[in-house]
Amino acid sequence: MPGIDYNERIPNNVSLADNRRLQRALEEWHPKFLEWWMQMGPDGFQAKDVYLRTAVSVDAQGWAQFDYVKMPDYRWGLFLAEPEAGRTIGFGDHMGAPAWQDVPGEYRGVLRRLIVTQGDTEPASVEQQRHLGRTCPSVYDLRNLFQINVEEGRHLWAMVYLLDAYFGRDGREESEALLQRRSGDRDKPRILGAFNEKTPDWLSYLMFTYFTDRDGKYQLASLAESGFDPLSRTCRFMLTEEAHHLFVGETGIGRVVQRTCELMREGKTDDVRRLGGIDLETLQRYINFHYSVSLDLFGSEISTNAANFYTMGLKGRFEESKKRDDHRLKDSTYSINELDGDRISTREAPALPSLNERLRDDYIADCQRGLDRWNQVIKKHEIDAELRLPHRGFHRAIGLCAEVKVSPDGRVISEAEWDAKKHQWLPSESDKQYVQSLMQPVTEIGRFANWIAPPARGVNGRPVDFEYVRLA
Ligand code: BYC
Repeated sequence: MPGIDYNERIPNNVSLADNRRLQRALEEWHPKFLEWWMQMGPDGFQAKDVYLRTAVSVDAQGWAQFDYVKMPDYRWGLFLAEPEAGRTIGFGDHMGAPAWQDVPGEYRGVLRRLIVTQGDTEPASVEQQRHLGRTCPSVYDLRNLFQINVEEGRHLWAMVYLLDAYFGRDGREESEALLQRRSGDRDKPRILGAFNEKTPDWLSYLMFTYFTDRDGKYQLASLAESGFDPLSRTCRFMLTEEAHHLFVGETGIGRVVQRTCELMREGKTDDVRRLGGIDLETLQRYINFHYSVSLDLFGSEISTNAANFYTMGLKGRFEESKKRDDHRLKDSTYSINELDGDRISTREAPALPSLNERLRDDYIADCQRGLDRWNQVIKKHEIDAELRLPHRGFHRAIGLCAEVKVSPDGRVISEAEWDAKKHQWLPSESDKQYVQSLMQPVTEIGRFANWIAPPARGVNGRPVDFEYVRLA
């Protein structure tokens, strides 16, 4: 298994030194990336030593090495999963043909757009999270935030590599544009909705890493099936990094739930705000918000784009290669939602244009697993309450339900009922202010903010009270 060449200015396992043109393009982009990172990356901590992992090899056993690094010195690089000998295209019209090692000319525009959309989310999330360091609930959490930030930066490198290596001048222009759009900017926003929302506090951030990074997992897994082999290999390696981001979300919210339950038990009250905790109702409203904006990221229920991506062999289903069907889907159907007066019912639709909905279904089942675990924590504390995912039609801005108002239990309701109840269902200004009031930095080693429990264990076998960021 070839390791990664760290003697190069840009660490890589793609033999960059043999491709002078590409090397030059990336070396020209590098200072612009660093400029963006200094301007839009973590605010206030660029000169600190952070205990970070860096990829040293792409195999499963030991790709990561941990050490103190200043974030601007992080070795961002180009890492692709190992090629699979004799790989063929696994679905669509070209099924069975050898996987493409170069861009198929007729799909060039579509493929570039997919890569740009994926690439755009990565710097966007760094921008969204850039002020969080100043209000960290612990040094352990601060380190995890920065680990995620540098890896999102690396994911941007991963997409820029594809654009520069395979799309010539247009690709280089897109690489520049990825550094120019800004999350939430009116004039040059990021491409997808959820990446223009604010991440103003740590509860929002943990929700984002649980729900929105999980969209990343499903989209990357679908692109990992791609017949365009460099995209597939790039995404396969990105998925190994993504797992840590999801871990931060799942354990982070789990720790908040844990702390809330402890406070409920100790104070014999549901009103844990009096005790400086985050009540379960507020947690539910944050879940409702982040889940619904993340559902939008899968696109519409019926999408000719999705059908085309599949038929062209560019974007597959989640775990495509494990599925036992014809992998063409021209004659099959899939069950999707439809509006039926004030009810939402289901109907069978052609499978190909329903692929966004199918991926959303996989995602929803995965989201539910975390809720089940958090509900176990609540149950262990003998508290009679449950966190729930709202109905998939709730608070949607894309697709069938974008035009109507749907309650968390799945009823199509009037504007008047929505207006009367939306603050029971979505974070209100006063919820946001309360959560904001909790965001007091805790930087003493081994201490944690009152609203979140410590983690079960530290990073890379280190203790929880390890100096994960040298702040002094
Ligand atoms: N916001 O045909 P439709 C991650 C547009 S997250 C704004 O239903 P399609 C990460 C759509 O572009 C994963 N616009 O959509 C997580 C289309 O426009 P055109 C990111 C939207 O194309 C955390 C029109 O509406 N990766 O990695 O089937 C931290 C009609 O839509 C939205 C990807 O998304 C929206 N939410 O599906 C860091 C994978 N939804 O063509 C990173 C690549 C749709 O009419 N992208 N529109 O101009 C794709 O596969 C597809 O572009 C989408 C949309 C699934 C996003």
